[in-house]
Amino acid sequence: MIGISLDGEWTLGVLDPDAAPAEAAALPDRIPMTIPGDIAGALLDGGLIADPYYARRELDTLWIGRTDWILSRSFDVAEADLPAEGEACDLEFEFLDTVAEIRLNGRDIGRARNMFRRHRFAAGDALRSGENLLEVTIRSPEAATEASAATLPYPIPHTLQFPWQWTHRNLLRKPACHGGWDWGITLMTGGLYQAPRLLLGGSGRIESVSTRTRRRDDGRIWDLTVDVDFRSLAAGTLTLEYVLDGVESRADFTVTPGRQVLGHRIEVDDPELWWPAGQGRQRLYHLQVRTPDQSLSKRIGFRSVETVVRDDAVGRSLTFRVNGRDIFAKGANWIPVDAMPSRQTPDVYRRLLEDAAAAHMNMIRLWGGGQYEHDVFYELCDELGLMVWHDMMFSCALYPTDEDFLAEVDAEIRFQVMRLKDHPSIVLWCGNNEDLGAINWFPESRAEPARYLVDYDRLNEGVVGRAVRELDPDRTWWPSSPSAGEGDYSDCWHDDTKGDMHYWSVWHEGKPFESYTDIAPRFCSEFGFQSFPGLQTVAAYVPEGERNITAPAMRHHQKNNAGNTIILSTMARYFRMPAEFGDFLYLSQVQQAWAIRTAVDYWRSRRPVSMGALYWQLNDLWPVASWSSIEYDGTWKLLHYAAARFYAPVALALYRKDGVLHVVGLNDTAEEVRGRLRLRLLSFDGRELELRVLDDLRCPAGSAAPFFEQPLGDWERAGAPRYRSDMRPHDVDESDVVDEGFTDRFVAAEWCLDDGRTAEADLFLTSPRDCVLEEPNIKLSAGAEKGTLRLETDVPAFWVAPECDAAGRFDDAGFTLLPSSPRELRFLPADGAPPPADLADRVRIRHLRGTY
Ligand code: BMA
Repeated sequence: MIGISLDGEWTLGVLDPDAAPAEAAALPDRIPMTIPGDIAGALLDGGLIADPYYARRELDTLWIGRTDWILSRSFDVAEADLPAEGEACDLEFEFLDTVAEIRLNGRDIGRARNMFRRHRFAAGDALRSGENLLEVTIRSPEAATEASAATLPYPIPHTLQFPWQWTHRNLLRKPACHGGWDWGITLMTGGLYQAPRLLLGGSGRIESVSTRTRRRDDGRIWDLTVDVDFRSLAAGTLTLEYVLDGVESRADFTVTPGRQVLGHRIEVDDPELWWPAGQGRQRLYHLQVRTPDQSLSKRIGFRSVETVVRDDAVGRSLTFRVNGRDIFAKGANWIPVDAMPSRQTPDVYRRLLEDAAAAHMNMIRLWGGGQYEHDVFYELCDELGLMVWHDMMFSCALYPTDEDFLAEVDAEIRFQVMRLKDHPSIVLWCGNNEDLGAINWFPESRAEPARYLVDYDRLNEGVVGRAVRELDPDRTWWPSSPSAGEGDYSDCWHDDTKGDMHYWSVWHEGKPFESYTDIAPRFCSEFGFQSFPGLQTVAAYVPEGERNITAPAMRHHQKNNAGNTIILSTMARYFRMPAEFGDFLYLSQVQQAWAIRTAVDYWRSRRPVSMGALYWQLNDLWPVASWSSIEYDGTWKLLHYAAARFYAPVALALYRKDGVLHVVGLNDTAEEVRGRLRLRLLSFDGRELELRVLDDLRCPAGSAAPFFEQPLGDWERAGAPRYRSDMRPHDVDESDVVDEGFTDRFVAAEWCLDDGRTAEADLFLTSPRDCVLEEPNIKLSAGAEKGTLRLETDVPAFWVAPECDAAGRFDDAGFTLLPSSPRELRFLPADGAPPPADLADRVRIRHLRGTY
């Protein structure tokens, strides 16, 4: 078989300028377009639209989604390569976005309306030797869904709460977030995000290769079964060769015309296991399957994964058990990496996933409003030990259940499960994001819940779940997020006793940060708090005259209607108000990190009741105010630095609850750790008011160990107006009551492990806005090595964040700097460039202040 990639230079044009929006009609006839690529990307590259990510330019590109486009290219096929009589000839498309007609040399060879499927169109009759012309018409997705909506027998609602959006997005199998989200631009682009391939000749095709690994009872030998789905054009004998890490085997099969699954078993003696990050190595084995004229390769891992969903004293657990070890899942939610698919390059995936691993994450939730990802995503997750919670692409909506739609979904799920199931990183298939709960969101479905619940079940259990169970019986099918597993249809948003929970009461409902410690979710798969990007990112999209939170460009880059108000009111609730724009952005990141740290510290300390925390969200797909911990351009927000601390395998959690200070040791590793705890009560001017030393504290493997508890009243400032221990700060929020006993002091803890490692943490005992912070004098100097910076302070400094105008970042930020412990930071230049020579002169430090 010959495979010809049709990547490279194509031509983009408007299908019918007379019927197109005025902006489209004015475009040149032939616009160069690189495939893989997208229409908006091509227009931008050609200077035909302004950057939609800048200021409010999004609004100038909304017509793209209302236009019909035509993409074309010619290619040559040599006479000798034309398929012989009886041989196959297919044109294969993946990531074809979305409503398309495909013509080869003027003949229609196929149609598509689902970006999430693979399409293979028979092209033999249309192909000729010499020059061939391939044309792909991409129809306006908005027009397509308006037409579908007009034929619906009853309304099928979806979330419509974003400032600009694509209505009826739920009627088409295209990434829902292309049409806007509460962190996303509406950029209704289309295109070919993977190059089409022409597959010529051969007596058949491998449709898929699927493996299964099973450990035998003796524990040493694993059986690897390899099932090859083969489409044969003729009857005969077929020899398949298998190469597993250099070890060859072969098997002969009798094949008949049509599709058949050819199974083969390979015995593997004591393979090295694949482990999630932080638990062991990620050994991957290379498997190749060959027919006489085709070969297919993949990397597989040997590991067992069990989702422990058991009724227990609390409710119902959700714990991932890998190779017999219970793993606390730590991570974040993933959205597509760029709203312009042509910018979804392997480098971006690598950077983001390496950054996730660097923050000690071991799980990523691939969220259902985006896309089944490119191969590179799963390959990197396999390599980095990032377990994947995989939603199917349904989110925040109800969906149609007519025959055509269900058939599309069935083909999609079958394709995706077979495509992805051999990745050891994927640990669970989840039906959708929030669709069960969504039945309660819309007036139509509230009025007639039975109809919509039947539809929900028809799609989710009847098609999606059914295909998953059939094709991948070794993985858990989780019907929805949030849910409590199979057969549960209750409200899991607000229930911390069972299944996975989306806890949004702090952000969306305005509860105080402390309320994170009121619950112990079995597994929190979403919780988040927004912040603004840093000054450099904001400066790239906001014109100079608009660098103010309430200016139009800033408001435009906030897609959650109440977002800026929540950020502001939270600041008023906990902090002193900054005066300058840069401090405002900085403080928004402090409060975001503060919120999420509060949640994770407490939930990790509740292990094994709580066994997972995935915050919303890891990344951004354009520059915007959002819940992300990494900005669009890759800059780490303070949350990401904080995550590297609060997700560390060995860490200390400090929290106050019901008037008591708790210190808990956290150990996610497979070995017990021991060490000495130094707990200090310090005044904000750096004096030690109390010291407790606890020796030989042990924290067994995979556990949380309570180290210390102390009624806070004992550590109050003598003579301060008494804090009423029955009244927690949030109960008196916005009142004049100040928790006077703690406004001059905080707790700093240090756990020095016997193996030389240290875990540190500190805690304010009352709201930072009430604290009397001393203004530190932070001295900067060049560190011992090139590219390092030394920081010293005279009084404690909090959330210390160095900013440098050179491209790159420091290896830490958002830390506490104590007078007794100077810090040395390393500058990590972008793209491996040398660090600037004059580092100390180019850095500005921000930190928490009493006045700004
Ligand atoms: C969740 C997600 C997203 C959304 C986020 C923030 O519920 O599933 O739909 O972006 O909340 O509101």
